[in-house]
Amino acid sequence: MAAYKGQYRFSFGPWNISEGADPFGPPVRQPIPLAKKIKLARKLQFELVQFHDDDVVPDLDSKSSSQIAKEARKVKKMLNDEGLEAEFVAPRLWFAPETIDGAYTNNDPKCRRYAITRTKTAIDIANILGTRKIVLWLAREGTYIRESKIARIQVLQIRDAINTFLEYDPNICILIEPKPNEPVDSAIISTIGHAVGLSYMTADPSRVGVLVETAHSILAGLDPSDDMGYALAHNKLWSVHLNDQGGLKFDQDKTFGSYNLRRAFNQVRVLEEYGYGRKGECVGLDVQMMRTQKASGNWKHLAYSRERFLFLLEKVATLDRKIEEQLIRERDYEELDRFILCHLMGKKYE
Ligand code: GLO
Ligand code: MG
Repeated sequence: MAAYKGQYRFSFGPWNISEGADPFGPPVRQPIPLAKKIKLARKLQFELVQFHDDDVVPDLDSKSSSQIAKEARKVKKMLNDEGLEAEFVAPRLWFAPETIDGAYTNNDPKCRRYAITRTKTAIDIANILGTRKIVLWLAREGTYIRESKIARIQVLQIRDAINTFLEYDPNICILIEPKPNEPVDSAIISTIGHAVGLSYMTADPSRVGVLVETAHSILAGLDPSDDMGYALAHNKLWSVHLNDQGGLKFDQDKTFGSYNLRRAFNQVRVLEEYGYGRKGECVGLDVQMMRTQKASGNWKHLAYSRERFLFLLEKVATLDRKIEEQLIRERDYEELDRFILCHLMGKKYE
C-alpha cells in the first residue's frame, strides 16, 4: 500500500507538564496554571487538549452542578480563545477515598455509586467542552490480592457501568484505555483484546472503542503497533497515547521513540497506512518529562515527541515498498531486517 501523508492533529493533557513528584521524592518544579498550559499547547502546534474532569474543575466533588458548569464554561472559553478543542474528558476515578479499592468494581455499593455519579459529571463537563469522547482509564478496577474480588463479577460490573453512561447520554462515545498493572497488581481489563471484547458486550458496541497507549502495551508484554492494528481491524481505535517504555518496569511515559525508534516507526506506520486520523482521531501523547528536567525546558518532551512522529512519518513515506515486497516474497527476513535498519539509520541500502 502506498504511504499516504495524512493530516494529523496532536493533543496532550495538563498532567503531561508535571511538577516531578514521584513515590520517592517531592515536586521539583513549580505548578503551572492551566491557562498557561493551554497557551503552550497552541505555541507547540498542538490542536487539542486532553482533560481529566478535575483538570477542568478542581475539587469537583465539593462543588454544585451549577458551579461545575460555570467553571467548565470558563475552560471552554480559554480553549476557544486559543483556537483549540478538547479531545476527551476522563473521570479521575483513583484519587477519592471512595475509590481506594476500585471504582465501578468496588466491593462497597456506596463507592460504586460514587463512581457512576462522578462519571456522569465528567460527561456533563465533556458536553460543555464540546467533545463526545469519554476516556476510561480503569486504574483501580482490579485487585491487590486475587481473593479480594472475582473477575467474573468485575467484568460485568464494568459493562453495566458503561451501559449506564451510554444510556445517560446518547451522544457520547466511551474509549477504554487498558493497562495491565499499576496502581493495581492485576487489572481486570488488562489489554486491548480485553477492552475490545468488553466493547462488544455493551448495549451499543458502535459507541465503545479503545485508546492504545504505547507503554501499557509494552507493560503487557505486547507490541504497541500490533495492538493498534488489532483495534484498527475492529474500527475501534479512536485515540492513542504515544510514549515509550523500557520494558517491564514502572509506567515510564517516556518521550515518544526515545527508547526504541524502530518500535515507534512501526506505530506511526500502522496509523498512517490504515486510515488513522482521517475521521478526526488525534495523535495523543501521554509523555512525562524526566524528573531532572529544569522548569525552563518543561515543553521539550512534548515538542520532541511530536517532532519525532512527523520525522517517522517521512520514514514511512520514503520506505521503498518494492524492495520490501521482494524481500517478503523471497522470505529473506534477515535481509528485510537489514533493509529496515538501513532506512531508519539513513544509510544507503545496497
Ligand atoms: C496512566 C494513564 C493515564 C491516563 C489518563 C487519561 O497510566 O496512562 O495517564 O491516560 O488518566 O485517562
Ligand atoms: Mg495514558
